[in-house]
Amino acid sequence: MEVERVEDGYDAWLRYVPVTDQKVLNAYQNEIDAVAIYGDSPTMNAIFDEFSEALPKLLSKRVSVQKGAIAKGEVVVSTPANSEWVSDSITKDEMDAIGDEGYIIKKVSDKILITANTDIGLLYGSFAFLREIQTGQPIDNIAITSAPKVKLRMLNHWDNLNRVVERGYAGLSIWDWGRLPEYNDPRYTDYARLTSSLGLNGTVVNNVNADPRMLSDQFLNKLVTIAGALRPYGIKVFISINYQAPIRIGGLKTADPLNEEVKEWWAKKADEIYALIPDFGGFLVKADSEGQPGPFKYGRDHAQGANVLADALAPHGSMVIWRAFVYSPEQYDRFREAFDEFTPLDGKFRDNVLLQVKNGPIDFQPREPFSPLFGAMKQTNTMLELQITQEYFGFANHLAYMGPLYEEVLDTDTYAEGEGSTVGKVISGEIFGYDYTGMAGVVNLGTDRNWTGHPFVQSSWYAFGRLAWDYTLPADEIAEEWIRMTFSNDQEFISTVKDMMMNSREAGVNYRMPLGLTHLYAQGHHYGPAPWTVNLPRPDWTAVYYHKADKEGIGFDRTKTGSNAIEQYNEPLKTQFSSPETTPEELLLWFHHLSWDHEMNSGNTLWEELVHKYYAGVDEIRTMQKQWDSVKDHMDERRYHFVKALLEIQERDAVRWRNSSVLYFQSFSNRPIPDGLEKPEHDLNYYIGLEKTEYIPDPWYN
Ligand code: BDP
Repeated sequence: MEVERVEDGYDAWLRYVPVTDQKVLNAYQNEIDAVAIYGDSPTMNAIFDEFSEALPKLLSKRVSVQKGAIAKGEVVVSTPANSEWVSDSITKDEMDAIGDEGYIIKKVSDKILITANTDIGLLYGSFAFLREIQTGQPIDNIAITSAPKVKLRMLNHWDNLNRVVERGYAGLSIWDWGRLPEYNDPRYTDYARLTSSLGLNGTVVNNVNADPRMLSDQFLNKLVTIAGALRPYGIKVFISINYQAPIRIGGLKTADPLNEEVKEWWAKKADEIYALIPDFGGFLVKADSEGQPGPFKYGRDHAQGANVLADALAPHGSMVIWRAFVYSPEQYDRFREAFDEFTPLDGKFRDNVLLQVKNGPIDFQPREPFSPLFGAMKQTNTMLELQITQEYFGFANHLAYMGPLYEEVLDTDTYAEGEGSTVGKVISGEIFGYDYTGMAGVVNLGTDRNWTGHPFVQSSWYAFGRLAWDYTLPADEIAEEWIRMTFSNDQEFISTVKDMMMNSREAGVNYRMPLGLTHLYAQGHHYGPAPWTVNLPRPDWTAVYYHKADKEGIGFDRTKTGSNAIEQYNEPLKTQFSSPETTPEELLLWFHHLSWDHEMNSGNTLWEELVHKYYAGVDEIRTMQKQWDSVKDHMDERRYHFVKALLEIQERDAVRWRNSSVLYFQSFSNRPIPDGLEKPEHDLNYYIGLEKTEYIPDPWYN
């Protein structure tokens, strides 16, 4: 008797369910009888395992997966070095074009060839081939050549050593430190499969707010097991370090980066790490930011701080990733901070330092203009940090596919070297010719059976990985791939769910902070609304600091009459953002303080437009609820009911965000809610009261 699949989300996009379209299936069945794998290494074994698992399930037939021996009807997986037939089937130019990690899939007479220069390239090619089958693509004339545009494609986990995950909403850390190094949890391998199937090649295992013990012998030994599990999948481990480690675990009196003993300590520590993990990736550092220690204490700057670590790692060929997420309480405008601190240091960092910059100047808000650092660091390798975990998007309760946000950032023009200098091109090194390039996604998955809590957060993990490989991929195509692999190849299901996903980020912007409003969250946990937040130890943690609403109007003036942060952008952006008329409306209140009666493109006043946006956000969630219900019959009950319930929560929260915000801003604008819109059920005080009693689904916060 066949046992029914339990769709608990564990397999994510590697479900390998049988192809159901009979025509498509017939074609695959004719084409594929066997897989011949050449070469012997842990990575080749991983390829062997993946095909052995996937193909019989997908094709509902026996497929012989073997090492060596080419016959008819086969898929051949090999580097040219390992098979004469392969090297005869491919030219040197073709191979040169794909580098170390790229792959080629093509038809050669009656066989399908998957080739690459390295075993890891073969693994990426194998996953890509399986993706074609999972998504129902024709393979009779298959011809795919692909290579990553960015070198370092990594996940950042904000996992503490006690396994509580900062901004993680899906259970405990997957790294089971208490049982490491002895127990090699099979979950590490499944994590590696999912991650590597997207082409990601690095992971930072611990929180940027780093515990110094991560560098202790005890934890480094634990890390050896994790590194071993991820290695066959081409994923290098990195760690976040605490800048005071020389004192905290090294027993030194100082952590001054220019002190000789400190330099030696880091160099020796690097040697120790490489003795244990020869392919260790490097360090990630959050320094002099939000209370984390750093070089400032010793009167040193970020470059001096980073370079001591870079020098320690250079002999091992690896790198330091230094975060640019800094802001001081004294600054008049937090927007300006990272740029003002880092641009004077351009050219002062070692070649093996990368500056990791969040997409926007503040902090992973639902919509931010891009960080002006992306157009400014000509001599410093600058990489992009995106957030996958939904810290500002309703945790694991709300559906918010991040593909459109990532795409928006990557496609934005910085004008660094004239028109067409998009953020994507900057971070791939095409504009300034960086030595190292990278993209990081803060993922914070956990021990929840489905890894990410909300099943759709998986789609942002997926999108991040695909875009880290190729930043030009369209977010809607990525969504479609993900839906096909994760749910179904049914056309109606795909178009409905793709529509939900593609609208979900904008809906989240609309019911929280439209028209360029930002940072209106309840302090600390960042779940519910609290635009009324005042009087915190730091002004830039309050909401009033960001929206600056008063009787006259609303918004943050960042033009010459205000903080002049717009001067950090290249022309023509500087000019464009300097006037409300030429500023895109979705960024309007980021740059301008405007009267409630300011006329918008639609003819509405600013007040009316703001209210309409808030209402649109709620309507969009209600539409998503209907859409989900309409495809009920195209999926399993389990996931249907789970997401249905989550959408109910989201609708409830969206209404609360809308009512809180509209009533609060109305207390300044003194203008009515336009006719025809449903009136908030309660008064403002009721919503303010909710903040004090709300239950926060965040184990790290409570
Ligand atoms: C903020 C988070 C905080 C992180 C910080 C960071 O609220 O938990 O530690 O970013 O990126 O978004 O360092």
